[in-house]
Amino acid sequence: MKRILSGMQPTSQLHLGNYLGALKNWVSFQDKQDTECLYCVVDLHAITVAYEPEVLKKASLEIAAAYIAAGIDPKKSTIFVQSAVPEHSQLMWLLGTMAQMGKLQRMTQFKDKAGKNAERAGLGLFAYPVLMAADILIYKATHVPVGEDQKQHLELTRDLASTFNTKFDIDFFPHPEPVITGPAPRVMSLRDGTKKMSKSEPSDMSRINLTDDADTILKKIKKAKTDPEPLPDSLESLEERPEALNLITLYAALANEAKEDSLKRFAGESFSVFKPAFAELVIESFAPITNEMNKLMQDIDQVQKIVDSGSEKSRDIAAPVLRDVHKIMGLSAL
Ligand code: AQP
Repeated sequence: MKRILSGMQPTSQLHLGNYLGALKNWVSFQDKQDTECLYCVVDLHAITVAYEPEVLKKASLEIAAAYIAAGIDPKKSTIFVQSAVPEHSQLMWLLGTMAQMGKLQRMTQFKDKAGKNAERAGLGLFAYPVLMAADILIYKATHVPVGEDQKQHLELTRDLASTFNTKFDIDFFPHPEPVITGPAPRVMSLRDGTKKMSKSEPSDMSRINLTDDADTILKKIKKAKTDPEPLPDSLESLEERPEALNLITLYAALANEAKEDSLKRFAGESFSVFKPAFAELVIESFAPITNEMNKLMQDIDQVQKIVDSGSEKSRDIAAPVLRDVHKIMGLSAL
């Protein structure tokens, strides 16, 4: 039996990168007979950066609503909020005693997020990958579907699983496999084709949010950075044109076709022809999700019930694992 675990932070609205890099793929796992899916809203990660407590709770339910609206079925998958399962942070401390500072210092996400202020960054931001390892290992998850940006963190999780197993001479934690699939595992910013699309990027023009209306989507795409050349007829010719390559990759991913086919369709055309067609495709793809999300947000109690029940189910898996870890490590019985 495979067990899938993945999550998103309620730091802001989900964007096209979160959708194509992760969420869209999550939906495809829940119909597999041999796979159990756990999808979490990782609010404990969201507090490692500046946030408003009164906004966070609603944002967590909004992310849960986005999961459901995008096709995660609470009857098939477990949807829950991380902070409702205290075993995540309890295991994090235990794994933290085995995590090496040198390895954490090499995590690129910490470097990106802390920027020039690394000395002032909080311990939580630094230890983020240890909490992520706990999120996964507390369920003994075997597979973790993520975008390419999370690959390094997954490697650390596997490393911590090995360290634990070796230190206590036991085959206890599995080595979770990253599942980096889909036609757009790394979606780039609309303003800079060399940077990933991100919720925490200050400019909202750099991303397309799941909740953007049609006018906003069209405006953002029209203003997206491109170059003056027309679109070529081969992918090789896009190698030095990161913005153009990103837009074609996104078009193909949403149209469910190969990049080569999308390129053929627009070969020789300028971006003034491509961009409105791309905007129309994004609007069409997002509309059912946004409508469903709006409906769910009108019935927030229902979403709360779904995550409460998911959190209970998750605790039923997590609590015995933590009890076993305590026994193995010689700690008091829970
Ligand atoms: N640009 C991206 N392309 C492909 N996948 C992406 N993901 C995020 N950005 C891209 C995937 O989305 C999932 C959830 O991510 P997260 O909410 O935990 O945070 P993140 O990876 O740090 O994403 P953001 O948008 O950049 O959030 P902030 O700015 O709040 O940190 C993950 O599976 C991730 O791979």
